[in-house]
Amino acid sequence: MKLFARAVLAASLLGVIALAQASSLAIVVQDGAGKPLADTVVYAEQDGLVLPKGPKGATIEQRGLKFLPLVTVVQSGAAISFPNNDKVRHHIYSFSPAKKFDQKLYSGVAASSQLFDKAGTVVLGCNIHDRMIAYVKVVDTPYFARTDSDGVAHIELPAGKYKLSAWHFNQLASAGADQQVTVKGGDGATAASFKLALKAATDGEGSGY
Ligand SMILES: [Cu+2]
Repeated sequence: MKLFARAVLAASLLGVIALAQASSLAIVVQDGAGKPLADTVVYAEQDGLVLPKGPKGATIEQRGLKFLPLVTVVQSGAAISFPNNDKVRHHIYSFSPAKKFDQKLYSGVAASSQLFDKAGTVVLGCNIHDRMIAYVKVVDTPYFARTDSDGVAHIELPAGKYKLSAWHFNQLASAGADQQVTVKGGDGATAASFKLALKAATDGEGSGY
């Protein structure tokens, strides 16, 4: 037990050191008109990056005949579970090449989660409720975030050179954006910004399909 406690202490000390060495990247994303763009996925990739094993999973619930959240980002290899918190049953599916699956009519917590092991964009739908839609961005890096309602996201990562990308489910195909950033070590965040042109608004939420 004593040895175990010491190991835990050593591990947490290492954690503190790792945190002290991490740098911060602050990203601001705007739409073509200069308005803050929420729900944009931003991620930093690096050549030769070794992906951590057993990445953190995610949960996309169904509530009020909607998927929550609308946008999820995970590292490749992550599992996502889909609890149904509605009284009605849902039948969710994806036809996206990065992850095809079909979870038959179910209610309550789904029997098994789904593994998202291939980088790409996955669009989720429900066979019963046509308006239900959600997006999963699977990325080959542990360094990612999603912008808040101010269009701002922060990524904690080691100092170095990265390719920084931004993706929004409603962006124009031609708006695909990435840039090289050099993240400085030490205090103070490195800043980056994106402007993404969006498709013309259709009938409100969740266009793109
Ligand atoms: Cu449904």
